[in-house]
Amino acid sequence: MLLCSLTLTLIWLVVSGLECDMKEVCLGTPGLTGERGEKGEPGERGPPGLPTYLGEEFQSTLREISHQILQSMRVLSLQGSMLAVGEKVFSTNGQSVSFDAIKESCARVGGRIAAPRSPEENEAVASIVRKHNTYAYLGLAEGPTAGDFHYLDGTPVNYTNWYPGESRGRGKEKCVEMYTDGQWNDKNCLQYRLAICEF
Ligand SMILES: *[C@@H]1O[C@H](CO)[C@@H](O)[C@H](O)[C@H]1NC(C)=O
Ligand SMILES: [Ca+2]
Repeated sequence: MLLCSLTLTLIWLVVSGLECDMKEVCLGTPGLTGERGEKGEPGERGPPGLPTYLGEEFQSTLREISHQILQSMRVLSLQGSMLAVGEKVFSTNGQSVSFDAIKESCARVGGRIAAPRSPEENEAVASIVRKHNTYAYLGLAEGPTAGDFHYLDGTPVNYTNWYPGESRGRGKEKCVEMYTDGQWNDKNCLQYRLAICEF
C-alpha cells in the first residue's frame, strides 16, 4: 500500500515536472511570506476531568478529598458560616471593627474585604449584613477625585448599588458602607462596621 502510493507520487512528480518543462511556468521566484494573522479567540474551557495517566489509587484519593471538602462546605453553609456565590465565598467573623482592622482580619486568613461585583454577590453580602442587623464596610475606596470609587487594588468598579442620592460625601467620605437593604453609602472610614471577607 505504502509502496503503491509512493510510486504514484513519484509518477505524479515526474509527470508534473514534464508539464512544467513544456509550459515553462512552474519555476518562478517564490512570493514573499504573508503577514502573520491575528491571534484567534481562546477556545472554551473544556470539561473538568482527571488526567488518565494518574493512577487508580491517586484518583480515588482525589475523589475522597473533594468529597470531604464538599461535606465541610455544606456544613459551613448550613450553619451560615459561609456563603458561596459562583467561585467566591463570603464570610464574617461577626465582629464590628474599623475599616483598617477589617482589611487586616481578612488578609490574615488569606482573603480580602468583601467587594460585591454583581447583583448576586451584593445580595449575598446583604444577607450577611441583615442577619447581623448592622452595617458593613465594603472593599472600595474613593480616589483623589470626589465620587471616583475603585476597588482596593486600584481597578475601577464595574458594579455599584448606591442608595438614591449617594455617593454625596464630596470627597470627605472615602469608605463605602452597606445598609441592611443592600444599598451603599459613602462614609468616613472611622466607624465600626461588620467585617465581611471574600475568598
Ligand atoms: C465585574 O467583573 C467581575 C470580574 O472581574 C465579574 O465577575 C462580574 O460579573 C462583573 N460585573 C458586572 C456587573 O459586569
Ligand atoms: Ca454618604
